[in-house]
Amino acid sequence: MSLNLSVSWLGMKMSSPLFNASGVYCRTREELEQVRRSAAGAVVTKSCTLEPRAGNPEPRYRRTALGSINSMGLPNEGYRYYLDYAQAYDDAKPLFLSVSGMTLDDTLTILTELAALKLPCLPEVNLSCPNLPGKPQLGYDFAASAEALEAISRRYARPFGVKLPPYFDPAHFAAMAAVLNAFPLLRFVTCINSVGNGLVIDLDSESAVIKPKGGLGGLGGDYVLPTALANVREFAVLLADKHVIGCGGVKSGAEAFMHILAGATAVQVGTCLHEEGVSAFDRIEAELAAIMQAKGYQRLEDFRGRLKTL
Ligand code: RRO
Repeated sequence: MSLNLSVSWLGMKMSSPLFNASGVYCRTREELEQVRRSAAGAVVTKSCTLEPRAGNPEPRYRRTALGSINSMGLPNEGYRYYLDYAQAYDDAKPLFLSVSGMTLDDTLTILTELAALKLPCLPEVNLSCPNLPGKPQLGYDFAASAEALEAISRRYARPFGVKLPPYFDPAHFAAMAAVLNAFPLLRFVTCINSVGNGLVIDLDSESAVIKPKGGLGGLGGDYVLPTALANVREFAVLLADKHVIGCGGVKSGAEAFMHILAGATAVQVGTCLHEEGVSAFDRIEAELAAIMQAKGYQRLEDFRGRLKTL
């Protein structure tokens, strides 16, 4: 039986549905090139700001038995570095530019330059960084999100996507979906960013395990899989003519399959990629293929969104 794991969406073709979650293997050119040369189906950059940022003090990432906690604080090389990378990029593998201006004006400046360069590179606007001291996540403020999307749609007359924080209540899924559905140029949403402001405590030392924000940080990995799946599922239903990219808790073919079953067009890998390196893409793709084969599915469309409920 011939298996086909390719994905065609928004005029792009990916040979695999898997790629990196923004923030992992994507801060430097060298890391981006590792993802580009791997089995990943696409590449996304680290969220960028106008100016380069060193980020929060270390330690700011810790692996745990159930995943990870991070409070990186948006370390990045500044948007011009990533635009330079995009200008030199010469690969059929789609490239996404994650954008996270410190202000809406900064985000608009970055998007305006991206539009002027006419690069074949889609922006994923980050509405959900949980780790900037004193700065709430935009995605939890529905009115501010609508204002930002209005300004972006006015200034950037091209398709774009957003990275959303996790939501935890049907009323919030519905409210955010109503905001998002008002913007036809918004073509995809990535669900989810890390579950913000968790606290991991080390029993022996009686201490937080990361330094910034008194130990608070975004959770990834096993902790977040059910939350990620719920967000993918709900937005796939509520945003009928947009794409949902799944992100959260993918460490094998099984979780990748679940994300696609919940409705994901493609699937990002974060914590697992950080721990395992880019060989994770080969492994997870092979595991996904084996699951499909065992179930008699030949293409991702055979099961995408076909979650059964009881
Ligand atoms: O850099 C970070 O601290 C960070 C960002 Br911008 C984000 O969107 N999500 C995350 O878990 N960490």
